[in-house]
Amino acid sequence: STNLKEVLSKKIPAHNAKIKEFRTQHNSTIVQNVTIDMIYGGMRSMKGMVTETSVLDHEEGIRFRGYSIPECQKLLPKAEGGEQPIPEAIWWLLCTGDIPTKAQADAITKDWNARAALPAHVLRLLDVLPESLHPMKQFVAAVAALNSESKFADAYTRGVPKVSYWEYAYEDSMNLLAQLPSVAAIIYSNLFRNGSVVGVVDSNKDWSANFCNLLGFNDPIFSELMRLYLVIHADHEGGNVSAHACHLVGSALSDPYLSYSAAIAGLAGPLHGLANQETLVFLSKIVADLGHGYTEDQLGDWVRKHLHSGQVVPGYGHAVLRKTDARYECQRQFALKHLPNDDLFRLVSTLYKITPNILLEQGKAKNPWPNVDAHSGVLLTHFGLTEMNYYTVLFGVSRALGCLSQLIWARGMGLPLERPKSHSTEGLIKLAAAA
Ligand code: FAM
Repeated sequence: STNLKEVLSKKIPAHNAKIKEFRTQHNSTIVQNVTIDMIYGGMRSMKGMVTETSVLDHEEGIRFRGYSIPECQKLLPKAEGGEQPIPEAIWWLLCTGDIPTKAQADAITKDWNARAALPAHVLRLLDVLPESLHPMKQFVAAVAALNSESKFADAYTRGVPKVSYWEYAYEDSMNLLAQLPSVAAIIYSNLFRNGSVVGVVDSNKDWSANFCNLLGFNDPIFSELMRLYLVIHADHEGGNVSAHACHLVGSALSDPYLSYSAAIAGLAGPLHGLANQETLVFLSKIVADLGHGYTEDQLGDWVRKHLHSGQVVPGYGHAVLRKTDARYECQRQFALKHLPNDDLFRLVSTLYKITPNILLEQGKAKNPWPNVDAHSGVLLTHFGLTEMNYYTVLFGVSRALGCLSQLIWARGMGLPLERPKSHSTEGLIKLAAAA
């Protein structure tokens, strides 16, 4: 079938039957001991959530429903004449676990194009927000305001049975994904193009090509970059701040708009999604100080000085990964193919050579290797999207694919209100003494 909802309506009960059997056998099986270090350490490596859409291996990087990024690039349907998978295809994969056919991915394109219109109050809201309000905060506000359209909230108020919650989460998610490019493009236009260039959604174009056109970019290679960008940022298992925030808020049966707006609020933090903006600021500072005629030694000294001033090297390190991020690597491949002589790309490549050793020398970061954010800004800048404080909005458009597919499953699986137990330090001291 090319009807995603129909496919899910068969997959969800089958998966629930599997979970029921598993839990009957293993509900009391112990999988981990919790230490005091984990409790104070931001719950790093503490097993505490179930997320079906993707899993992160600390060496190999992300796998979307079991498929690595190179496998997705090979197997998922592409746009006409393109080499990168279309995000519609990763949406299908994240939702179902299956590699879609071209017809299935195209059905998503068609569905999203038909759902893209924004309600008038959101357009008005975006028009009155001040230029001084960062694009991510505008994005949070607009997504929360779209909640007036929520089918989930409406269905809950009507008292529909719990087993059908996922169907309303699905409708809201599909509508929100369809609307996100327009919301993001209006923010871009209002802040950087005097409100002038938001085009209309063309029913013959895919989600990414439409998004580029709405932003005012017509280069087909930029559309390819956008497809790559939107696919690789889609999901990074469940514990990262944005995915976890969406899951947590959704567990209170807040609707997908509110849940996703919480996710973007988390993504706006400098230790999370804002790092792709921060990376470009960092690169720009290097260029301002050293130009493009630096030696590796000069660059190394610059990075050391930056670290000694107490700042982090944005785009390096990760809470889970312990190798170069697969999302960095595929962006590097894209750059080697399309912009091998770009000065900023050369700077990013030279930093890749020297920064891991400098971070190791400093001896603090557990992972000295680059993450996704070390590369993305350079690619966007090359194609003329130079407004770095907008970059995280693109991340936010993409991350919706992961957060919302998982949200549909969370409601389909009937996952309960998330409510971990917290303790005061006094309480932990007592617990530790008794252990
Ligand atoms: N530069 C300098 N110091 C770093 C560092 C970096 N890139 N990465 C880690 N450290 C420091 C870190 O600040 C901490 O120092 P303190 O003990 O003084 O607090 C120490 O090394 C141990 O940190 P960790 O255990 O290795 O990392 P965490 O799991 O606590 O944090 C990150 C992970 C990503 C927040 C951290 O590596 C960082 O701040 N990186 C720079 C910002 C960044 O690139 N964020 C984007 C992450 C990304 F993939 C995403 O979410 N989009």
